[in-house]
Amino acid sequence: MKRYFLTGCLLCAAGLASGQGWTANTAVVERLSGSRTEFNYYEEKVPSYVLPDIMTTAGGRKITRPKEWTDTRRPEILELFRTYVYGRVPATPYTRTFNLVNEDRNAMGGASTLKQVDIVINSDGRELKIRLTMFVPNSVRKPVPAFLLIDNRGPANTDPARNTRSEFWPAEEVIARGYAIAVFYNADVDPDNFDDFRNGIHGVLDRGSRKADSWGTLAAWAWGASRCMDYFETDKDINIKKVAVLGHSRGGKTALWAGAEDQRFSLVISNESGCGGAALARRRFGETVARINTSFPHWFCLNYRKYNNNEDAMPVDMHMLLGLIAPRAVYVACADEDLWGDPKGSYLALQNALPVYSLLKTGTSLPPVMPPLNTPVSGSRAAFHIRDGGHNLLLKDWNWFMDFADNVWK
Ligand code: GTR
Repeated sequence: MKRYFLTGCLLCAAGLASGQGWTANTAVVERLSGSRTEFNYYEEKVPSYVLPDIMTTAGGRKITRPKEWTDTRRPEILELFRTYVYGRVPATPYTRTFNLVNEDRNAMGGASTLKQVDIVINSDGRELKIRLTMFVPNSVRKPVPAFLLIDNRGPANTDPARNTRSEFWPAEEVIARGYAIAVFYNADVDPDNFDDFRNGIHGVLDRGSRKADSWGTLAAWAWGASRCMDYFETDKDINIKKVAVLGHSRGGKTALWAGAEDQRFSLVISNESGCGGAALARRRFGETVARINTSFPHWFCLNYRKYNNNEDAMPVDMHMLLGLIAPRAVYVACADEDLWGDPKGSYLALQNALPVYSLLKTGTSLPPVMPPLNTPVSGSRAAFHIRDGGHNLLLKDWNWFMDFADNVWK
């Protein structure tokens, strides 16, 4: 039986029932097409394409049982993403230590406890420090579920003293909903620039010359999220069975990969992650593989460049990345004016990941057409919304994420 939920206005829900979901605003399409003429923003110009079958192994065997997914197909797809998209984490041994450098049990006027933890990574005398900041609600029974943001905008948005507040990391509002909220700055793990992989965690763990499948910066940030999870496992305040990893844009791509690599995350949220995130590459709508590899040569592994203007040759597409998160919960969010990140391609990827959720008997389904603006839709383990406005992470997005988390974690 198909069961999904719509929140938002009844009128919108009626629109959905009659098959009118979101479509891109013509004025936005024209504006963007005029400013970036070499990229496509017209739905009718999307080339026809065939997605790799998420349910057929490389050897051509059809997956029909959960065990075949878990033992064969999932590891195979994970390896494809490691080899051809994000790259592989090196096996270099390292140690990690957690230093609680600040604790304030009376933060936010007593509503929460602030903890600042330095996660120190050491390998062969080379050191890296990831600064984790978190607030835990005081009035809720421990352990509590937590949201971990992969911050790609810098500490100005995540002030531990709360002198500046930002919707990007709305700590007070998350605490008020009874959840813990944590954040680390991606640049602590690896600075977001191309320096031939000498700085950040690459400088600490990489050995020998780079290979075509050596990890890029997105994989490094995802690895950083997992080190925060390592810390949560030592903190009795945090319910490690209920930790969400989320990120915006490049942070959203990272959250998806973190959730694929690390099955300890029970909810994975990608906000406007676009190309190299939730959006289907084969649609070549907005940002393309060639463009992202050129603008951000450090984000992916070298192999990914093989698919510059050659998307149909990719052994994967992004529905398979979302499928790697199953049976855990996934939320894909987009914004109306952010066509660069292909909202429709992101919804289609989510739709095409659902066979995995069905196979794993999660009872998750979503409506066949995209929901209208500001009308989140969710099945038991998958959710989606398209918000009005541009490329950003706002309180409105967070509120919908928390609504979904309420259901997933109830
Ligand atoms: C853009 C990039 C996107 C997205 C975005 C962001 O310039 O093309 O893929 O990652 O930056 O992170 O804000």
